[in-house]
Amino acid sequence: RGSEISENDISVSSYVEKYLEEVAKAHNKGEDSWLLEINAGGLVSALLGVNDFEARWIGWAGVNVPDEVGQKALTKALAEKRCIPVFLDEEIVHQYYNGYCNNILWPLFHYLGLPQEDRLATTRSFQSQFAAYKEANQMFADVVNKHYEEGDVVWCHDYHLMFLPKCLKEYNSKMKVGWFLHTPFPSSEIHKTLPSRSELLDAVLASDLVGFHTYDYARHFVSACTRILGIEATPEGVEDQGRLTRVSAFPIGIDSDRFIRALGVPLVQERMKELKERFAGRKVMLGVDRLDMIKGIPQKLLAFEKFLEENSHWHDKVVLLQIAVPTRTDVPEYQKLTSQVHEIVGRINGRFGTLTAVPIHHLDRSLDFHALCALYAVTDVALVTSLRDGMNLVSYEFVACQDSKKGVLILSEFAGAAQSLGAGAILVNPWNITEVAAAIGQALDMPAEEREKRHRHNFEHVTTHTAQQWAEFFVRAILVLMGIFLKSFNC
Ligand code: ADQ
Repeated sequence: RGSEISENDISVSSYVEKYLEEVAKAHNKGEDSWLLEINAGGLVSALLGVNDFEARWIGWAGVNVPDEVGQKALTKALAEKRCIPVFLDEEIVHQYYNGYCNNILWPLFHYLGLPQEDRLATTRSFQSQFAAYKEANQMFADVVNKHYEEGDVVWCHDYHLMFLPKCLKEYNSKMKVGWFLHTPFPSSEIHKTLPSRSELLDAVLASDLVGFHTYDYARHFVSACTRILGIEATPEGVEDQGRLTRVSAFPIGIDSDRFIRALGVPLVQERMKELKERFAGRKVMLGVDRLDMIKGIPQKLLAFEKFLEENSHWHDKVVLLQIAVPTRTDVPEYQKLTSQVHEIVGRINGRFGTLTAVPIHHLDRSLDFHALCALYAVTDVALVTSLRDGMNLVSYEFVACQDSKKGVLILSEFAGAAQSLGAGAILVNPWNITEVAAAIGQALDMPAEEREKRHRHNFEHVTTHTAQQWAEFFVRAILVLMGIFLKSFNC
């Protein structure tokens, strides 16, 4: 809550970590105890890097808790950590989260359209999914409104909550509301295809401040508003009947210090030693992604296969470690992707493996923070081949862990991060497998001096544009709109 920020406030990350310890213990105590897990994902990683805000976090807990006793127990446990759950039943989750959010908005915002064979079915069920989307957003609004106190700033995150600003303003027009999109906002020509295009834009415009990772996304949003709603663009955002919604870019970052500090932890150093011994004599390439169609994992594997086809002298001298944590496993598209990835990995390992070594190690799971840091630190080349990506924090995390090794980042030009790390990375079009294969060769052969120069550029950026700074800039922009000046803000 902006008006009460003080230096001594508990950080979000520390109470999540503390809570994890407590619930891990409480888990075995009885049926009212809950075990909390942190999901792997960019939004979670970014928010873990935000400290010094006295914030309460309101969100869906990711589980169906139909009974009142269970709901009360979970609410109580979370309340101690200033987290407030919104309970959604199974049908709403199916229609809202798996349906409208992840099967319609997510692919559309990443320029992937709708799954071909499901297109007609999706079109038919569109209305009911959109109704569920609005209903779920209203349920979030009800909970926010219940806990709102005068002077609070409400910061809504992501495409799941585009309707929330409107619902909140209907409750209280004085409430200060910001909305931030973690994905790309597509060209207005793409947004135009959405049957609910106007309603969604109109709902977002109820916010006081709308934020995106890059100026391109902000520009696309403004164009969609002018072309679809016919309202005016101003230098600060968009204006409708005298009411201004400020629109701007707020590029996210990571808590780089947390990664750099971790490299000194004995456990991480031990893991690094093990990995170096395990892959001695081979260059290590790394991919870390949620298993999602936007991450371009099949394209990455095909490019690596092409590289091996054309460079037999590298066959037993390079290994690709692909860590792909499954997400949204209820959505059929994601199940198909998993099978496709397994099939390609199997084929490449069959073609180029030997009795003692395989070219690809693929893991379908999440790694803990320390294991991830050790992997980043021993990697020679990181491969990020997103077909579209709002920002891509994996590229930032890799750079933060590379100050000794100065490895090379191959980065998709379709990730938001290409705009900040483009000067240090090798930028590629992930659809062009020949180009990516050539980039792999260039990265593996890159002279130390060039690696150093490229790394320096990126390291400087990652360590100065942090998650904390991102959050401070965003919240400060809302507070400025409220006319509040805070001494404790030095951003
Ligand atoms: P994501 O699509 O989840 O985020 P990204 O920004 O790369 O993508 O963040 C992924 C996070 O999950 C990283 O912190 C990474 O360490 C972690 N992670 C991924 N795979 C993992 C694994 N196997 N084990 C452990 N951890 C793993 C969304 C948008 C992005 C945007 C972020 C933040 O899609 O474009 O950058 O939000 O706004």
